[in-house]
Amino acid sequence: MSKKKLTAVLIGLLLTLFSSISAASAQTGAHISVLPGQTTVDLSIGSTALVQIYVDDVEDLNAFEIKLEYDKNVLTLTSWSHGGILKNLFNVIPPVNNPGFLQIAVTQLATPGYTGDGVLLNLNFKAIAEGSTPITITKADLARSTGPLLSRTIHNGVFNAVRKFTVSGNISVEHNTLRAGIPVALVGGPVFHAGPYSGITGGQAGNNFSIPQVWRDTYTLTTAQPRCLNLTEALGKSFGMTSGNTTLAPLALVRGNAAWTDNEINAGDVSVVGTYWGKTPADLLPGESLDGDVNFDGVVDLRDLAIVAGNFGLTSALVYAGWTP
Ligand SMILES: [Ca+2]
Ligand SMILES: [Ca+2]
Repeated sequence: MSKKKLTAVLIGLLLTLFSSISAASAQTGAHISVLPGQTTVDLSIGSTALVQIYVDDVEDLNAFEIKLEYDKNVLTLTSWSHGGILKNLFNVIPPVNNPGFLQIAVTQLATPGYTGDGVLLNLNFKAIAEGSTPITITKADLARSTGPLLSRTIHNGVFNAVRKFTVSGNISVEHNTLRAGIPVALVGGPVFHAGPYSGITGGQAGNNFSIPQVWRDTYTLTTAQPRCLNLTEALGKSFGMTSGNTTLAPLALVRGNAAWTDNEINAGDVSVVGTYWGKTPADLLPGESLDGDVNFDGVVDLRDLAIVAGNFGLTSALVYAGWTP
C-alpha cells in the first residue's frame, strides 16, 4: 500500500472513530419531558387533561427541584401528585402552586436512588379559555444520592384548548365556466399552527366547499386552479372565525392564466394558447393537459385567445384587491 493510500485509510478510520464517539456522547445523560409533548382538548367535549413530567435514563435519582410555567389565562393546574418512582419524600420547601407557576423541591429520605425511566409528576390541567400555551420546565435539577446533579435535557410541551368549526364558501371560475374541482386551502393559523386545511369545490350552486373541524384561528385562503389567477398566501386574504362556523364571501376566479406558475396574464399565456391552437383532449400525449383551454370547453380556439387578450396585464393582486374573505 502506498504512503498516500495508507494516510487516507488512517484518516478514514479516525473519522469513523470520532463520529462513533460523538454519537455515543449525544446519547448519554438523562431527559426530562412534558408528556405528551402536545396536548389538545376540544372545548366542546371537555377541558381537562393529564400531563406528566417524565424522566428517562436517570441514574441514582434521589432529589429534584422543578419549576414549571404555563399561561394562566389558558390553563389552571387543578391538582398534582408525585408519579411514584421516588419514595419517602420530604418537601425541601413547601410546594408552590400559583396560577401559571409550579415549584416542587423534594428529596427521598433514607431510600436508595432511582435508576431508569418513569413519571415524576402528574399534573391535572384544566383549560379555562380557548388558546395555546407552552408548558415550560424553567428549572430541572435532578440530584443523585451522592449530591451531584445529573446532566439532563429538557423537553417542553404545548397545551392547546381549541374549538372546531366548519369553514364554507362558494368559489367558481368567472362566468361560472367551472365550479367543481377547484383546490382550496386554509393556510396558517398563528395561534395553533393547525393549517393547512385543504378542500376541493363541488359542482353545486351556492356554497360548494366545506371544510369541517377547523380549529378556530386566523387563516389565509388560497386557491390552486389551473389556468386561472389564484389566491396565494402572499395576497394575505385572511379571515378569523369569531362567529364559529364561517361562510366566506363568494369568489369568482379570473381566467386566462394559461401558464399559471405565475399569477399574471402576459405574453407567456398567449404563447401557451398558440402552442395548443386547434387542439382538443384527443390530441394530447399521456400526462399532458390542454393548458391553452382557458375557458374549459375542451378546445383551444379564438374564444381562449380572446379571454387571454381581454385579461392581458391582469394580476391576482390587481383583480382580487377589492375582495375580502
Ligand atoms: Ca401567466
Ligand atoms: Ca377553449
